[in-house]
Amino acid sequence: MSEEKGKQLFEQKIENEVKIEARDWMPDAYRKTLIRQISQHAHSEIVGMLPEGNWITRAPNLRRKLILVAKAQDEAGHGLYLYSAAETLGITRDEMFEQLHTGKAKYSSIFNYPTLTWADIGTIGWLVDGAAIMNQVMLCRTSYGPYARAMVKICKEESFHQRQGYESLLVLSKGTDAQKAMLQDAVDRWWWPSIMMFGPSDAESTNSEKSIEWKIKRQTNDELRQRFVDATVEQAEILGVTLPDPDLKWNEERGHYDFGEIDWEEFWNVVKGNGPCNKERLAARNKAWDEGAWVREAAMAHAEKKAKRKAA
Ligand code: BYC
Repeated sequence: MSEEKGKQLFEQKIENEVKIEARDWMPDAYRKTLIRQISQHAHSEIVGMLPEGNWITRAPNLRRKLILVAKAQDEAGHGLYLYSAAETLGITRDEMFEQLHTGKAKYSSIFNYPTLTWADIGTIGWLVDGAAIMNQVMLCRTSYGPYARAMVKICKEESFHQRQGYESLLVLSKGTDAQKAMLQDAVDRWWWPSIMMFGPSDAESTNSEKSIEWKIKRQTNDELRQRFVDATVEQAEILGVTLPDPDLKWNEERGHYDFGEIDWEEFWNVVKGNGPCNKERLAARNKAWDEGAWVREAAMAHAEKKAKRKAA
């Protein structure tokens, strides 16, 4: 097919809400931005297991431990579907891991903050998974077929993650004064990083315009952030916690909550590798990669042996 015809078909499909598939012609920049976004998303899922894994051995009871193990396993699964979706665009998994392990690849800023108490685990479910769902529901309708299909299952699981977190915080909110204080402290520390997850403001978002034109993203960073804030305020009231923003108030005219200025310097600092846990997270991923070398070698040796036996 000529490039001209391919381009025309691509544009028609985007216009008519027909998914773009792996073998279809697509503009180079579309392919590149999808590889960028999907691989960053995959890395976020895998690195996102680290702050939670920290609490598996310290969960307060068997039920909480089972839930947390299941959640972390879901995240490993999400990472794997997403790496597979990115591979359909012509990058290898080894290349993506190399980018992550050398610090070249981005992953969500949120996972560079520490999990100091048990209340952090519930708060991650409520706020971090809550923000993730707000952003990811639109991705179930993203224009690239393999990404959109992966997102359907991911969103169902994220919804369980959000609910288990909120439920565990509801228990703390009815507990002792010390438990209530632990809950409030966790919310105070996670609120701002959670609303930073949506990315820079629309004016600073370099990729949004093209991604929206191509229907990769369906809503802008600021639109999603506002929806998240609007949905979360009432949930905070039910928990009996305050959100650490003196400027947060209902704006009758806009029909939305106003909120304070985000500390963008902190955001970019974390994105550039200088957050509280960036170095620790990369070190943990590199260690896991190095220690898993024998597993990869054994799997390759087994596959070769099987292939030889089949050929004989
Ligand atoms: N952190 O032009 P923009 C989860 C970067 S995991 C770091 O607006 P875009 C979970 C951005 O990459 C949730 N970097 O970008 C797992 C870009 O840099 P490059 C993760 C950020 O792509 C375990 C630059 O800033 N979710 O749910 O249009 C446990 C300019 O930004 C961040 C996803 O990955 C950030 N927060 O929009 C619990 C969803 N924000 O690449 C939960 C998929 C922005 O040009 N991704 N940057 O060098 C997306 O929807 C979009 O990529 C974003 C950013 C909305 C995040």
